[in-house]
Amino acid sequence: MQDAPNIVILTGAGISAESGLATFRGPDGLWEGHRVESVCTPEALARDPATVHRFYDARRAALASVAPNAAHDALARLDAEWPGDLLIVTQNVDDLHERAGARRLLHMHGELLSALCAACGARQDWHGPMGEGRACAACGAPALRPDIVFFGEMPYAMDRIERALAAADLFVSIGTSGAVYPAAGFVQTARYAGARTVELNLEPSAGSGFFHETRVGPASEVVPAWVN
Ligand code: BJW
Repeated sequence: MQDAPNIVILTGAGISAESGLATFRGPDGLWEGHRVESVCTPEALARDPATVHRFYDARRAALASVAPNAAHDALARLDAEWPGDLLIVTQNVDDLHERAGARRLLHMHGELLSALCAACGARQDWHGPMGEGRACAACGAPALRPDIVFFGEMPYAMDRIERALAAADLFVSIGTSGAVYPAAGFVQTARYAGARTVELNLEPSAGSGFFHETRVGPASEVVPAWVN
């Protein structure tokens, strides 16, 4: 099928909520107990690395007790079977999409199971606690930090994402509040490029008006229903 529509799928914390991972905003949001600015900026990492490492060490450890849900499974199935171009762009730093089997996947905000060298920029797999002062396998500098895109830092793979959005026939946003840019602007980019835009979320998001269609409900129900 040469003319299968090109699909770009953006996912956010809501797709992992039913797996037991807290979302960021809202009543049970992850940041209820932590001020965003206190853990999620380069300045905070420089000022108080112990707190930032503790926060991400706990989040990394929590991955061991969660599993992909029906929404991750449905997207992995679509990825495996869709004959056209497809790209899943996740804002999530968990590994539930890949554990479900998704392959055409980008982590634009980094990954909990990766470490970034602040000295040379090398990235390496990381599974245990990171703590402070760990040495980089590539350059030896004691400068490893969580491979997480903090506020004010450039998200990963923006060129590739922009190209996919420009060529998209269908853009689908799943489980994201639309509060954080540049991801919050993807719907407009895709729509201006001519894509049909669909939102699947527990509630209409901040950018709901930009979508042609919004389907409201838990991801474990609305995503499999949309894929089928
Ligand atoms: C369900 C559900 C269920 C619940 N089923 N749904 C002023 C204006 C515009 C921009 C800026 C500005 N000032 C600063 C900026 C830029 C800034 C920004 O956007 N700030 C805003 C707060 C205003 N952005 C940046 O700094 C970014 N970098 C950047 O802009 O670089 C410059 C640049 C220029 C040009 C081009 C490109 C770049 C970097 C942003 C980094 C974000 N990092 C974080 C932390 C990651 C690490 C970690 O996990 O700790 O990423 S912030 C946090 O928010 C995390 C998430 O990926 C991100 C988005 O959150 P998400 O996924 O949407 O979660 P929630 O909780 O907000 O929403 C969950 C949704 O699910 C809700 O709608 C629920 O209803 C729903 N839901 N259960 C389905 N069962």
